Amino acid sequence: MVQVVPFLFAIVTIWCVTGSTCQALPVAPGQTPDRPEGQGLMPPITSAMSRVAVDLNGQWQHIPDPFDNGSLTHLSKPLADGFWLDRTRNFPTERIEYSFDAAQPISVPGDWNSQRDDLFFYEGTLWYRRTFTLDQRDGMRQFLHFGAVNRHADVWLNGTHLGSHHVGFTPFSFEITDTLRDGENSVVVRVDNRRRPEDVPAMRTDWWNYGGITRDVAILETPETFIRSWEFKLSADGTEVLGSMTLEGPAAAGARCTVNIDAMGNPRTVTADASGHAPVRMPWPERAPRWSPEAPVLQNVEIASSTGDRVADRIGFRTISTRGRDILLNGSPVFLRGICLHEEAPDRPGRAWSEDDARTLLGWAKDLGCNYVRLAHYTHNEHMLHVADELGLMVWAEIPVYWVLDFENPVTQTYAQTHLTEMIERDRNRASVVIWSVGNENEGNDAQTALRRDLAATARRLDDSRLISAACFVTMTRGDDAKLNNVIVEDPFGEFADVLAINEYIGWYHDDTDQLAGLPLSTAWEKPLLFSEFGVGVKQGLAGGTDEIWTEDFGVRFYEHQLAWCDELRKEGMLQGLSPWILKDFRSPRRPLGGIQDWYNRKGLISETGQLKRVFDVVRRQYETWAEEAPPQQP
Ligand code: GCB
Repeated sequence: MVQVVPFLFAIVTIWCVTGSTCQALPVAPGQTPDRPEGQGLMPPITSAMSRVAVDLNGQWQHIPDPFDNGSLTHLSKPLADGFWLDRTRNFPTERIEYSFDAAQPISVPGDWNSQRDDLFFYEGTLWYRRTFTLDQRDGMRQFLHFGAVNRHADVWLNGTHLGSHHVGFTPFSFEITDTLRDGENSVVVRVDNRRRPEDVPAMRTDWWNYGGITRDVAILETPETFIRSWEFKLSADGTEVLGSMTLEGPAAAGARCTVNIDAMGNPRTVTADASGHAPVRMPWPERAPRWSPEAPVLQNVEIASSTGDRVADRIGFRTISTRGRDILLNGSPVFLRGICLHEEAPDRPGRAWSEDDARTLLGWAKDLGCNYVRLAHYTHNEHMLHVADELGLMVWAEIPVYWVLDFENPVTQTYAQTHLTEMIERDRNRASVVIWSVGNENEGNDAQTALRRDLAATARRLDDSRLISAACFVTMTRGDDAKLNNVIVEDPFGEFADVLAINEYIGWYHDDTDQLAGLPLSTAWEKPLLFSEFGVGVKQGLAGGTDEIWTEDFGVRFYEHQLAWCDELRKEGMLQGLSPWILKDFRSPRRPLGGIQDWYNRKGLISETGQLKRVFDVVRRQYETWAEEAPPQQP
């Protein structure tokens, strides 16, 4: 049985035959707005990597294909026997002009740009192939799972097209129970990381467009009727655990699920309704420890179904809410001492993907004195969230509704909704996640505001237990002397946000930080405010005057002035947290300046090789001071 819904599969097939290439698929009629073709109609498998039967991480054969020879004839007609068939020569005159067996290996997970010098700037198509064997057990189902592929993926097993996925940073899987064969199986993945105007993100980003299978790949195994997803959280008033499980399979309706949570004493058994959905409510013992950065307590949660499935998770229970301008964690005001991060490896070039990477990156954030991180500008790998849960770091989780998109295009809207949905479905059991962000620096015109409004509504529908925000531009006014005299937070998205957030670059992209002292700031709404970004380009080790950009001295002066302003606003109750830009220097196609940038955005507090810049210590000292003070209370 193939999980791909038949009529969607038909659409793909027809499109692939009649279309010019197997590229960006239009949104199929009848498709749910938040589920792309190839995903079936079910949510992603929760904690997928706890069900691994065959680990497919490791070496895959790969063929770069800039001219799409694997999909198209020389006359640009669709091939009937493309590279997905993974053919080999059977007789001496058979002419097959590719061979995965003869191709070079490449590491998965891993982007291709950092693994081969000649693919550093490559944006195009690249084919992956991996073979494996699996002894199928009676009564078990198998799924081929990808943690993420950037950007557009088409997947075949033994020559059968399983489906496509068009969001570069979220997981997807296909059922392969009936496509597997005895002996050797061949998985082929066509990855295309070309930027398209309808994509999310679209044509321009200030980060590297790393292509490839960038996260874990595995064959998952489940019983015939299994617990596909689950969700547990504390009710808004903190008195109950609200849970739900969704079972999938022939015996889902009427199946029983027994839930056991450390802190709760007796297990609770509930019965699934006709659609396999089993909600549960359990009183939360008053004295049970809640999750917080100071005490990141996680509870063992175990679920056993009468259909023979058994899953376990470690979940923190806490509440997050707002009151006036305050952010309340477990009912008390909290000030967010944060830092932004891209998902780049701490000790080598390229994307981060492993638990070790997460421990190093988030360990640096802890060394800085953070209780909060902003995972910019897309959904990071799942290890980051698990490690954040464990270390006690609150998280701002984000989708790449970044700068300019084709906001009125239904395909763009679907991609944005899909990314948000898949992120929330994957991460809603992580106590660390306190904010879902639906945008970054989108100008406040009608189409942009409408998409962010719709995304905020989706986030609330899927998860009413977290706060919604977006990093926004800010309005600045000047006096007759041309100096800044007011900073106004008024992006229309503020109406739909729980928490206002602004990126400001006073002292780097314009003006001087000496104007910050005493600079008034006002907001159009009485809501909490975060500085989601400010930052300064510093080349680690570069000395010079405090007036010379790129030097460590300039960076120190910038941060001293910015943090002093934050402190003023904090004392006035106008600022509830910050996440300077950014923890570590990161690759960017917008940063060519030779000798200084060399294709790195230099706003990290740490260099790309892991060396601390002097600014790291300036932030660390301020965070130490704030950590010792109680957050100012609202009058
Ligand atoms: C921003 C963007 C971020 C950039 C940063 C910069 O406002 O949100 O993605 O990298 O500025 O360094 O210019």
